[in-house]
Amino acid sequence: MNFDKRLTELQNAYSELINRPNKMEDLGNGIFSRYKYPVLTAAHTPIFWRYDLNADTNPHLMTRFGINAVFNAGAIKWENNYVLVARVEGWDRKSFFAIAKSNSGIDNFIFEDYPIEIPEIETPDTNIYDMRVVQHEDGWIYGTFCTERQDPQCRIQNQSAAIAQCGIVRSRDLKLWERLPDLKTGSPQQRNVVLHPEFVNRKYMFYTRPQDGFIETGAGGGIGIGFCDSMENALITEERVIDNKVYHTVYEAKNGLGPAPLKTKYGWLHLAHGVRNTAAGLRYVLYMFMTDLQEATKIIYKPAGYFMAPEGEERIGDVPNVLFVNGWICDEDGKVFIYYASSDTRLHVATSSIDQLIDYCMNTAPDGYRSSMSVKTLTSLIKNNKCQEK
Ligand code: M1P
Repeated sequence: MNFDKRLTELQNAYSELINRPNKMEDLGNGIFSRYKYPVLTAAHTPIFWRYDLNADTNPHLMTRFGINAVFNAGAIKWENNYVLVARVEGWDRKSFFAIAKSNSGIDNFIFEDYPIEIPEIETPDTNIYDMRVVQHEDGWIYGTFCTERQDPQCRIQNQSAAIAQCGIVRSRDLKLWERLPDLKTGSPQQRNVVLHPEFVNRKYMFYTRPQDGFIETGAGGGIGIGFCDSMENALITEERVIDNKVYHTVYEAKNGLGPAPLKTKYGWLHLAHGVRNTAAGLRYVLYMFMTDLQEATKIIYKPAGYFMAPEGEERIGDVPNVLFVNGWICDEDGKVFIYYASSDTRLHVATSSIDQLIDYCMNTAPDGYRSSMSVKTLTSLIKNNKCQEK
């Protein structure tokens, strides 16, 4: 095919994709509303990232830098834009971060021309991913992300053995990012580390996910908390798990906090992922809980089961049956944009409101941990509804 013709076709397809209006689902579950189209996919990355656009050096107009997936994005409202710090993964399996902005929050996300340059530290990261973006009350915007390096102990026997830890960057403008030393904790592995947006007793508070192995939690696991005095040398000497793995729940195998919590008058709203094992492999779903305003480490409400689970196309992708979230945005009017990824492949949006999410957390029965308790909850709901019929 002629170079110019192919280029025009690529440009038309890209333009159609990024200008396509999104549509809210019709009925939904009353808790949140999904949108029909993913907000970011590999095809949303600019054409000039993927192709050498010079006909002399790329006469077939072939892909020169393949993008495999765009998913797990941090999110922040900045200068009236909905800003996503997306995990972009190349054909080479390496992930990096890139900013995409929209003024609706539900569609027309456009990537900035260049990916974010995260400075390396003494021991370079092999792979970086899943940034949580937090506007902290100290005035900085922090990004906490997973930095993965090969496990030096297993270099010979096992090329998959890795160590995950928490990298930290900060910025004033989302353009220039300063790298700080990695978070230090007593845990051999850390992923899903989130910074609480406010000081707690004049300290920085982190949500952690201590783990023994790269994939398996071992004796570790659960959502932990830890405090530190400074972000320039973040050191947690004591980690305490506040939300454990529990037998026969959706977070039986492991869990991890999603984005930083949202403050409401009734408590902090949290969105997290829970993992269980099945015959078909791990299944990742999202769940919610609320913590106390005065005692930020105390869980006060936790609805049973999942808040959101993979549906339809969401089940399909590089790592099937996975929903993962690390970004949400709350508007001043209480509208909440939840940016969730499916099967480590693409990013979606669902909308809700602070009122709906509070109602969901406060008025959905907690897990009774046994079938008979679930039947009791259901029976009481049915009886109440039957009474109203009379
Ligand atoms: O593949 C599913 C997810 O697996 C990891 O999450 P967790 O640490 O809880 O197992 C992360 O690597 C995440 O990026 C990925 O989406």
